[in-house]
Amino acid sequence: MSDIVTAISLLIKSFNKYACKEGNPCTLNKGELKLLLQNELGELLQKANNKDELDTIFQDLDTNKDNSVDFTEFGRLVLCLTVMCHEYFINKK
Ligand SMILES: [Ca+2]
Repeated sequence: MSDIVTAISLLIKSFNKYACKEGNPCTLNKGELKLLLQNELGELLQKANNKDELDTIFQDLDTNKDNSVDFTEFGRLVLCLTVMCHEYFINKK
């Protein structure tokens, strides 16, 4: 597999690992999102430890307001973080 296909596969696998923990196996509830943010994105998003910040992140991601974060909504976070990291590395050159 190419690097990008590998990255896509790992993103899906990581999302599913947390989405399957409780309730609907295709979406993240707030507890699942918190675990994913802490375990997988802790280096980038320390805010996930703060309840108010977690509430804000969850509400911002849950754009259709069904009280869960599906893969499309999660994908927006990944894209934003990827763009931020890309800008960071460009500015470091
Ligand atoms: Ca949603």
